[in-house]
Amino acid sequence: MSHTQPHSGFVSSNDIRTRFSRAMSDMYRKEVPQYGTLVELVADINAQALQADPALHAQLSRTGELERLDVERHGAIRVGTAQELSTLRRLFAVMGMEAVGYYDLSVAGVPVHSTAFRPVKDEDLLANPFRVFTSLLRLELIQDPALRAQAQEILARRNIFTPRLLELIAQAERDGGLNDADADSFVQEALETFRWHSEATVDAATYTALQQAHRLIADVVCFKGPHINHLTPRTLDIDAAQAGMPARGMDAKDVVEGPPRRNCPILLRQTSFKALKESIRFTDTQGNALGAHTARFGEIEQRGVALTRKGRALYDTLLAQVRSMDNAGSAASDYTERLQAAFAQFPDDHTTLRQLGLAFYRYSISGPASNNHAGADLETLIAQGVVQAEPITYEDFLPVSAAGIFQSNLGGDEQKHYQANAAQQAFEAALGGSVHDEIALYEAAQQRSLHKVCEALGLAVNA
Ligand code: OOG
Ligand code: NI
Repeated sequence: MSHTQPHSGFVSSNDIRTRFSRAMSDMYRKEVPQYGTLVELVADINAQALQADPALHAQLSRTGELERLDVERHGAIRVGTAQELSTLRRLFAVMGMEAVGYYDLSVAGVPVHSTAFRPVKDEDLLANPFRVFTSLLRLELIQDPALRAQAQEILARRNIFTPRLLELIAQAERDGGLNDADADSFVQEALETFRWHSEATVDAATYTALQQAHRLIADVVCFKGPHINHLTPRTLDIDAAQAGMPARGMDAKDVVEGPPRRNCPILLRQTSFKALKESIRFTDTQGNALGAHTARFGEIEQRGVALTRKGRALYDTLLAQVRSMDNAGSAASDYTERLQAAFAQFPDDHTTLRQLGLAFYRYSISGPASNNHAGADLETLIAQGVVQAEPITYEDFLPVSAAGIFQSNLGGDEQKHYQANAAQQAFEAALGGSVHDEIALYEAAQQRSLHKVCEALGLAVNA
């Protein structure tokens, strides 16, 4: 399949992805008007943040991220079968999106495991980093065998893709791309998979039984398709966004997930407004006696530098410390203070993060390069301003945060417990392919940039 370079007559996969993310955003704005309000809030805050922080403005414009900021979104869906997941893999491939990362959410009481479909190459991420967090229901975690069989049978009956979409996917795979008109049809047909349907495919009693097993199970099993459940714009100041939500009528979740506020943002911070209660019609609904379902919400994210395995291990340790304290959980009123205190151990300037090998950077030549750098070491060249190191943005998700987002949006507050059982191989078997190791991708991006710099300056590679 062609990625960046379209064959003559084909639209690039980047272009199809951009058309699709725009169409999804337009659709979701109509379906969930508060999403439109959220996008406006984020645009206002980003404008203020850029004005207040010229260094941030300069950094984003140097790295090319300023242009992608306004279109940057991620969404999420949940599917029920291996067949659905593997067809999604093929659908996303047409848009240049591949499965990155494996997230086991059963540890957090959510009976799914997940990946994120996203572009992986540097230039494709810059063109449009649209991502979709995609979860597969783990029916084996339903305890009652009869209910499990019933859920399986309901899922086996549905087809979440239009026949025309399946044809277009096969055509793109066969020919290596889609022309302009076919790309537009592809986007329109794909939207159908992600659209909200207020008619459930089951009667009220079945819905209730599945919901009692887990609210998420009802959400996945009882509808015609895997409705997009949120779309997330990227903010440059998530604390300002969180503070601004109530004034615009949004019921914000209590705490921001992820690391605390820092000078040098790391990984990902997220918050959401709680899911809306929407009317649904069961197969046995009479007249206006509608049911209600909570699934769809809005979320905001702030992205920071990607961490190395060492940095990530430190992050996980510090977060676990905070979360395992007495009266723990992120609901406690002093959570933010405890988080700040624990993360005092995480260096907070880019030079230290880089020199200790905690985070990833993209190297480039910034200053007047001459030929007489042979023999110089990289740190010296950075100190001299010949070489610069820009933080590589974290493009992925965090399992503990994702669980927090799920929980705050399922409605109800009972907490289920499952044995932690990561099952990446089973997930990949269902997907019909392997998932990329996200940290290896950042590592490779850093290496590529270092290689180029060393070559241009005549330094030994790996200086
Ligand atoms: C996905 C929740 C996780 C994120 O940004 O971490 C997520 C879902 O609710 O389906 O979207
Ligand atoms: Ni999300």
